[in-house]
Amino acid sequence: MRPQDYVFPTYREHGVAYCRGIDPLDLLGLFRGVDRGARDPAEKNFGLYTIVIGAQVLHGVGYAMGIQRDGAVGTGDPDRDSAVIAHFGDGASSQGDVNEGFIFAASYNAPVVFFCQNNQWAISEPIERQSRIPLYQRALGFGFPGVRVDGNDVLATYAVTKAALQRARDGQGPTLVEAYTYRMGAHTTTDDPTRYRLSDDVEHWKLKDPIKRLEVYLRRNGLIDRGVHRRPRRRGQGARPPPARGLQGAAGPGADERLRPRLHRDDRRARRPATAATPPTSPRSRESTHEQPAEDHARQGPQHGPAQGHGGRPQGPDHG
Ligand SMILES: Cc1ncc(C[n+]2csc(CCOP(=O)(O)OP(=O)(O)O)c2C)c(N)n1
Ligand SMILES: [Mg+2]
Repeated sequence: MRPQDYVFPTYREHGVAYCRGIDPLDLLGLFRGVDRGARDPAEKNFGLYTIVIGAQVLHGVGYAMGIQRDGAVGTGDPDRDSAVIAHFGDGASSQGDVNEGFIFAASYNAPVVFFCQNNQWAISEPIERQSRIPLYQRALGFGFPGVRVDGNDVLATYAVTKAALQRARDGQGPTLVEAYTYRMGAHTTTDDPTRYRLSDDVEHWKLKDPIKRLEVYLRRNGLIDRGVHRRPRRRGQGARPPPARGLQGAAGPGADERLRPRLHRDDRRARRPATAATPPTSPRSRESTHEQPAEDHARQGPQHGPAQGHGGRPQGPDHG
């Protein structure tokens, strides 16, 4: 990406944030509930993490239409031509906001890349229930190209995204990139994926670990050796304390007073040795987990939707 490009992330773009020079503490503050996103998005052209599924796609398309009107597209000047990238998940692709964004972008040939991280799950909802066709094929119906890339292949994902961004900067309009991957962990600390998916699938995807694959590629091609791989990590560890430590006890200026007692209680718990920690068992104890804000599908109502998905997977009891 170029400095003048603009990112509209959902809540999983930590790698993109890192590449844009965002301080990890700025991101963790939001997850910890000690600030509500007080960072200035214009400093690094990186929008605020958006928990409202798909909303940032509309913001991204609006911004893209704006820079188009500013004449910052298709001039041939690499320092002026700009593009927008809007990130979202497979589940978000079912949202009205995302589909409205697609239509506006197509109608106005907006300089935007739609980057869908298809990790095959929207909490407990499998992709098979969200779409009858591969997601990238939906782009055709809106009138712009769609491409599926192996999302666990770092270099392929980079190449495809780079080309789509250049296409946008050149004034050739939107592209949908579907990065096909898998959500290895639980959706949140309140989620238990063993209730709705097979451990076999998880084991299968473990073998496709993107970091391991890149490491093997670099080593096979003589681009790194074991020592080179470890050195930056050691340097990084010495540079400053791990980010989470800096947040313990922090109550940012914007923090809601009602949250503070809970945060401090949680901090005391976090400082206890790991062996003393007990997993949350009741809805009350769940309240004190803060890994991801605003999400608690465990509180949701009865099952809805077709009883049997066509993908042959076990169906979960709750659907976010
Ligand atoms: C508008 C809206 N509806 C519902 C939710 C609850 N919710 C949070 S995450 C999520 C699933 C999102 O799935 P996906 O888009 O695939 O993203 P992933 O977490 O898998 O990356 C849902 C339904 C929400 N945050 N916003
Ligand atoms: Mg998903």
